[in-house]
Amino acid sequence: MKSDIGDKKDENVAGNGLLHRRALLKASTLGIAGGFLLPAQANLSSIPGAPQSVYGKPSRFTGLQREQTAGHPFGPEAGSSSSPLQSLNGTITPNSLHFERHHAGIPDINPERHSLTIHGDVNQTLKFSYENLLAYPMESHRYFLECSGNSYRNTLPTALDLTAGSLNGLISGAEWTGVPLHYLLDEAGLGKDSSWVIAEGADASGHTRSIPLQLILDTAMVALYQNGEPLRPAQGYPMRLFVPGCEGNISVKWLEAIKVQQTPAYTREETSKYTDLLKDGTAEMFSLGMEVKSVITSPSGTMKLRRKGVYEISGMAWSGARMISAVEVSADGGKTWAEAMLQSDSQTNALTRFRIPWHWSGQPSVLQSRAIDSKGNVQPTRNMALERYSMANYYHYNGIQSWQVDAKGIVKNVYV
Ligand SMILES: Nc1nc2c(c(=O)[nH]1)N[C@H]1C(S)=C(S)[C@@H](COP(=O)(O)O)O[C@H]1N2
Ligand SMILES: [Mo]
Repeated sequence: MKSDIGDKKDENVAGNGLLHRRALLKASTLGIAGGFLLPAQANLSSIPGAPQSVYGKPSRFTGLQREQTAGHPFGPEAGSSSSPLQSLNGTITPNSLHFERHHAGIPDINPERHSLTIHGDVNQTLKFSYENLLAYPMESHRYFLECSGNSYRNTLPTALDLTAGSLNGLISGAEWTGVPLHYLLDEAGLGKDSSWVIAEGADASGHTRSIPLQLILDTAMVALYQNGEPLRPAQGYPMRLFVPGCEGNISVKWLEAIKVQQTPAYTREETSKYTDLLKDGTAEMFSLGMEVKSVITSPSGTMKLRRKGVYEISGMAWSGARMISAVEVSADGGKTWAEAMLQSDSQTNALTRFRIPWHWSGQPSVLQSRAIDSKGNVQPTRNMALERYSMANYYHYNGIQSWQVDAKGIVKNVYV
């Protein structure tokens, strides 16, 4: 008897060649040329290789690098660099390629001269050295971090012909390890009416954010390790606040103070910035949660399909404070959809990888992905995502990314 999946293996499940997510693909259907010639290379099996190293780095053949956001008006220290999503796979971003966003450059902090002070509406002010913190019980979690300005380029009137990373790469995923902040706040003793904390970094930017106390007690940690090693300076070494599922800017890097208060501080960062201007002229403050979103990373912008045949469409999906329950993929610009396979165990506030096979027979196509989260939120189209906000708004764009594949196989960012 043929299996259910076997029966479906060659079936198109949606327009323009999408195949069942668990189609069993034979080499003969992939359209990959069987034999090919490689350029000549020395016979490596007879030459001793390089010696061991104290700190590893990727092969020089990978070409991996962050994409720099060019021309920030305040100079390079106030810039950002994005993860090259199109060159990565799985759900963990290597530390060297984690996206970066700094308002005043990366401070060079000696952990022996750094401390974290908890003060304000508490029974006792406490000061923690790096060494003190290392002695506390820790937790490890796989979390995404996304800048609220991620994908802002897709809010611009003209679609830019850029890579998935350049357009959407102010997001990364890592395993973060640190001390749950409630341990430290409990130790300081919270005042009975306290309901906000103000987090402050040690860098030159004066980056200070107010965060609801309950959110902090429920989810936040003082992160000390990133993918198993101490934080990188760019990510906040020696310690950063990490508030999962929320806009990146409240995860204050180089954390040096937490002040407990009864009200928000309405700092410059949360009034001049990180406030969302809506279409009706009102503004939304403390819109901290990140919405349901996904992006196809392969095939994606500026790539070229060099053969006809079966490709694996793959990408990442995420949603703040929720899990990803499904990702649907379309190859015909959203007319028909098929369900992709979720390939990592879906976890709250973590990246989820999705995959689906696609038969490209040379037909012009528009590839899209649409994520659905555990609260039933569905990722909106670009038009729907822009609907709520003023044209001047820059933050929290989560519209569907469309990649056009033309008859020559060239992949390009488009608006549909
Ligand atoms: N102290 C401090 N914390 C900061 C910032 C900063 O400039 N200074 N940038 C914020 C912004 S806008 C984002 S998106 C994240 C970026 O974190 P990453 O560079 O580790 O990716 O850090 C946040 N925390
Ligand atoms: Mo950000």
